[in-house]
Amino acid sequence: MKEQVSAHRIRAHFAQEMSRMYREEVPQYATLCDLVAEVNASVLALQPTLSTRLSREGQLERIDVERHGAVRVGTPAELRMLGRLFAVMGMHPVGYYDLSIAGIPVHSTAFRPLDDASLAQSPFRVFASLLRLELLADANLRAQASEVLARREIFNADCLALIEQSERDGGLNEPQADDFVRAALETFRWHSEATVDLPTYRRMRDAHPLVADIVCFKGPHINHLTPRTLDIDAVHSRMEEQGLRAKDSIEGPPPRAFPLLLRQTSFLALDEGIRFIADGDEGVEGTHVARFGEIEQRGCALTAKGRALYDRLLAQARRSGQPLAQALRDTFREFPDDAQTLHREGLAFFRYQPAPNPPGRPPSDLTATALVEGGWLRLEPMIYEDFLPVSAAGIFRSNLGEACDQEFSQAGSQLAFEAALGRPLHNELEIYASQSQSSFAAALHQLSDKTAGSQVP
Ligand code: OOG
Ligand code: NI
Repeated sequence: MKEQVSAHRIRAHFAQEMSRMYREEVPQYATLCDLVAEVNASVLALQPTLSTRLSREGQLERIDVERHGAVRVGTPAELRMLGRLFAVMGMHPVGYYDLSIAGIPVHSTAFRPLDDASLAQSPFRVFASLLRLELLADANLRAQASEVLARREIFNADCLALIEQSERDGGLNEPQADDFVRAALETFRWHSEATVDLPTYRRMRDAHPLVADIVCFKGPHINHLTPRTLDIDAVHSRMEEQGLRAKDSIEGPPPRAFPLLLRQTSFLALDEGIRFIADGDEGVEGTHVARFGEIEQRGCALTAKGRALYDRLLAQARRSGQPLAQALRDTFREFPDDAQTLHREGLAFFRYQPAPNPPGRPPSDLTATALVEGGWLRLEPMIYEDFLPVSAAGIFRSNLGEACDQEFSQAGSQLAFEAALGRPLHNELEIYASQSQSSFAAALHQLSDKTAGSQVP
């Protein structure tokens, strides 16, 4: 048997092929990528220290590769197989996002690598949403949608066989991995023919634009990809000049000295020609709005306490009635904007390093805060690798092509999502907490090696 390739290599290859396919399918996305590369290059030219740090961390050569994409599926069986497909690439479900709070009839997770080493090898993740037909009021429409969904198979036979092979053998060898990437990619390809007639499409779209997008096509086309930018404000403001229609505002926290969580923005989804089923062979022409391009810039992960403060200040800004960017700047004055304060107040997650010149051996009973403030340990922000439901809702909403706000009476249900997926979701806060703790233990260990024999001050 040939040697197996790592899941991270398969993921990197898949992300690269997905990017190539999407640039070809959506030329505006290729334009966005060029703009991102140009802005990244000029930021690096202006900030040599940033450039040196990224290069030291091995991030420079992967600066322009996509950080995430998104897909939407229609049934528990589709979600479950999607989970098995992503597992082949070392991507596991992290976090539960209830979008019904924003009038969007889906709930979601992010399939992503779990640890830093894997993220460093290939940072690609996929935001995956499952349709919640049960939220729709019209029973006939629900029945019709389930029937249409039950008729489709979104994974091809090669893809299914290779998922099973990987599960059986605990991985794939190189030719199998290449076949897998090729076969898996087909699931996410765009189809310009709908599987339903135009009246059915309209009925679905009137129920909710997302229902039409999920139900009326052969498969869950990738609906956007998202590279990382080093200056999201610059890319956002230059989109129009490149002929891209930018969404109104950047989602997430305002610009800060110490960046938090995730900021993201997109160009608006395109109106694309679709052929609908009709009597006679030809079908009829119509259009569908679904696909767009997005960019993101990430900052420090917040603890539950920090996140509660973030949610409160965001809600306050949105309620204020002022233009959002200004309102956010105002309300976020309350959020500490430096590493030491965020650490001391337990608002953010950090990684620890022994300080280059610690003042002797630390007393054994010091807290993390005392060790940082006494000059023994250095803080490094732990980057937020997940998503934000309010931001995701903003991205969904500006890309659905029309007003779609609805009120749903049922709350989110992580249990129902997990039952559909067939496995539990990882909790993102637990991941950050455990990574922070192990980095603290490792830093203490290195510190005691470094200061062995020196005097307690
Ligand atoms: C997903 C929107 C959410 C993000 O970056 O928050 C998302 C979708 O439109 O399917 O990708
Ligand atoms: Ni996105």
